[in-house]
Amino acid sequence: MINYSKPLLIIGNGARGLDWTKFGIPIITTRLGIDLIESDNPLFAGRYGLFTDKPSYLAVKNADLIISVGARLDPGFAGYKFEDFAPQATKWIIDIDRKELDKIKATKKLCMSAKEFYGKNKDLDITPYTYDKWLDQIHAWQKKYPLKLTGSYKVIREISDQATKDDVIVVDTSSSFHTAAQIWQIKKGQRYITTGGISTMGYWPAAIGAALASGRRVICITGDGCLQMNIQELATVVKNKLNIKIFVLNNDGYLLIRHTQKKYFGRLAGEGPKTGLGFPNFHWISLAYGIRHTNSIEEAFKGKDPVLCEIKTPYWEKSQGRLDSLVKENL
Ligand SMILES: Cc1ncc(C[n+]2csc(CCOP(=O)(O)OP(=O)(O)O)c2C)c(N)n1
Ligand SMILES: [Mg+2]
Repeated sequence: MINYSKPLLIIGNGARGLDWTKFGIPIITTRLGIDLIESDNPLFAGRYGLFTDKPSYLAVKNADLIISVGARLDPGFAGYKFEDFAPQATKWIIDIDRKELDKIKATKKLCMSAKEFYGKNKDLDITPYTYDKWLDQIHAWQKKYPLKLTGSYKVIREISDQATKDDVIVVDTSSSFHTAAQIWQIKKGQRYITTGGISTMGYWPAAIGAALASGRRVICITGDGCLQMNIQELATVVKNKLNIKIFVLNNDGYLLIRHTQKKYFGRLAGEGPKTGLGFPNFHWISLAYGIRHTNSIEEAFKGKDPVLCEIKTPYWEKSQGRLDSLVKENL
C-alpha cells in the first residue's frame, strides 16, 4: 500500500493503450493524453497545462505523490517555473526517454516504457486503493469551480455535447487548443488529436489523415487564423467527400497574439482588421471550394458531407484558468 493520502497519476501520450484506472488513483492528463480517460469517470481529476482549471490546479497543488507516466512534464504542461508544480509532492517519473528524465527534478526516476511500469506495479508497491477522502475533495472542487460557459467555451462545449463516442476530434493550435483541452468532455471511445508541443498553426488538415485512416467522422476545431494556413486542403476534403465537420472559431484575427501584445507591448500590430491583418469571407471561400457552409452547430452535424461551420466568438475573449494567474491567486 502506498504511504500517501493524496496521490495523483499523470498520464501522457506515452501511456496510451493501457487502462490506468486499475490503480484507483485520481488521474490528470496532458494535452496529448486527453482521450486516455473519459470525463465522467470518477477518477478523472482534470487536465493540467498553461491553461487549466481550478480543480485540476488544486489537485496538483495539494497532491503528496505524483506518479507521471509517459509525459515529459515540459513547460507547456508543468508551467515555466517547475518549482511551482506540485510543490508538496514526492515525484516519481516514468519515461522511456532518458534525455527527458535528465531535464527534470524528481524523487524517483524510472527509465522504462509505460507498459513495463504498468506490469511492475506490485514490485513498486502500488496496489489499488480507494482514496475516498482525497477523491471526495477533488469532486468537491470540480463542483465548486466549473469553467464559465461563455464565448468559445460555450461553443466548444456545445460541439462536445453533440459529438458521439465514435468521433475523432482534431484540434488546431492557439486559443481553441487551450479552450478545447479545458472544456471538451471525452466520451469513452473518442480519439482526441491535437498539435501538442510544436503548436503549428494550420494543423487542422490532420483531420484528413484521421478521417482516411479511421473511417470515422472527424470533428475538427480551428481558428480563423489557423484555417488560413493550409486552406488549400479544403479541396482535398471536398474531392474525397470526407465526413469532416470543420468548426472555425472566428474572432477577427489572432486572439492569443492580441492578448500577448496588449499585456507585454502595450500596442497592437498585425492581429486584426484594424492593424493590418485581413481574412477572406469564409462563406465565399466555402462556395469557391464547394463545401457546405453553416453557422449552426446542429446543422453542421446533419449528414455525412464535409461542412465548414463558422462561429463568431468575442474579439477580446478572455481565457480562463491561466496557470500563472492561478499561482498568483494563492488558492
Ligand atoms: C505556423 C505558425 N505561425 C505562427 C504561430 C504563432 N501563433 C500562435 S497562435 C497564432 C494566432 C492564431 O490565430 P487563430 O487561429 O485565429 O486563433 P485565435 O487565437 O484567434 O483563436 C499565431 C500567429 C504559430 N503557432 N504557428
Ligand atoms: Mg482567431
